[in-house]
Amino acid sequence: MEWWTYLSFAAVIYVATIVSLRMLYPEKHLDWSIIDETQRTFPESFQWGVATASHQIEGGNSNNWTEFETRSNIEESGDACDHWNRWQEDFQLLEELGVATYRFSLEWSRIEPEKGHWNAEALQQYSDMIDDLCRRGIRPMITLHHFSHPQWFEQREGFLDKDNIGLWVHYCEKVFERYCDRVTDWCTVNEPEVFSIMGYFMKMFPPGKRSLRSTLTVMRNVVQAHGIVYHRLKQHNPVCRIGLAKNVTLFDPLKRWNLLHWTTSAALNFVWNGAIVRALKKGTMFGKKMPLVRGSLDFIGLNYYTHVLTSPFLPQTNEVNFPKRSHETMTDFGYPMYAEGLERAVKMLETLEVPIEITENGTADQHDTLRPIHLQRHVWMVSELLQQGHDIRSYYHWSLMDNFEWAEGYSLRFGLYHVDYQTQVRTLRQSGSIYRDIINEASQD
Ligand code: GCO
Repeated sequence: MEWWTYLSFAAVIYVATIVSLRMLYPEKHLDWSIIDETQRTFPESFQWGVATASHQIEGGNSNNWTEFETRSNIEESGDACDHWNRWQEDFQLLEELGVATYRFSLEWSRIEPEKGHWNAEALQQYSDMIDDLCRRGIRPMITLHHFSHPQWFEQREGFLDKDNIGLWVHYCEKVFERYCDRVTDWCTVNEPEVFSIMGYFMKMFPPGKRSLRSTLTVMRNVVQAHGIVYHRLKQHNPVCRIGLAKNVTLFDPLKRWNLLHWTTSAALNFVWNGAIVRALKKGTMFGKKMPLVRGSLDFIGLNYYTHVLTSPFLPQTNEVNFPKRSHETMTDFGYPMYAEGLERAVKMLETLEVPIEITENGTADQHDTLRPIHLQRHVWMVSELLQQGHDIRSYYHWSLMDNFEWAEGYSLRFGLYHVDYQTQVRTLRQSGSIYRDIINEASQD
């Protein structure tokens, strides 16, 4: 055969592959100008909530993050929202919004500041907080690990060393025994993929390393730790509902006719999403068997924010503007608003065959110009998905109030309430009152 025959064959195969990929994996975009986002319905049992995390709001912490903040070039968390002292006032805000449920995390470094030393006061304060939520008729959902842990744990290499898993499991059992009489819903870990990739590959979270090997090891160990904790806690109290919060970021090829872009998005999708979903389904991860992980869920938490358009030339940091489609709107974080993607995220997680709790969704938007529509579109998507029969039980907005956005510090504002960090005054944003109305209207349906 002539060289041009080979070339024609190759061209035909290339085109056929791209056409099939485009058909198999469409990137759905809706014409929002013809959609009325206020047309939505929710079952009576649907739970509305907001989410926070200890290190982002409490202030005055001393943990792996505070150590990282002083050694790297990021803003220090400092007093944050001073929530540790103002929690009652903040719980009043929850009531004002009318939420039925509140997701927050316990700060391990407060509860066990030194290995084996338990801080009775901190344990008591969290207990009082739980009582207060229950008194207000708000269901608490506790996250056991939301990116922060004690410095003594980090010094032993944290989750990089699988022999340390037991230390975290021990802590989890301790707090679970204390609070499980009042708290039914538990998230073991928040976003194992973000925790490992940001900390061990992107250098943006503690410990600020770059090693693919460590990244995969940490991801596997955290997922393994989740599996162990799931079974231990279920033994103590089988009635509790235990899951983890998975960040689903969708990776779409930037140029949909470029096979290299498809290959990159497939690879990233596997490392970020596929590997964890597979581990929870099959009990194996990166070639290692983890039988305890298989099926270790009563629900799956979905944290959904965006899609990332990929090409082989990926930014090495997330402090840049990611590419976006021309009609898309950029959020302050530098990634686009893409409410349509919630559908694919839900479909991906429902293969786990447990109910879905949307444990986080929201946007960084300093002036509250985008958040109102961002919120309405995502809530409308949830309503659509419920009508299609997807088993979604709740929606938690990220976040109750502006707070410490990790490597981005205080520059990004995610709150339904604006926080003035000088005076600690919280002010309801327009989007906050929209959320309050959504909740109110849904409960009257
Ligand atoms: C995460 C965390 C939250 C963030 C939120 C906004 O996804 O990184 O769960 O702690 O603050 O997602 O970026």
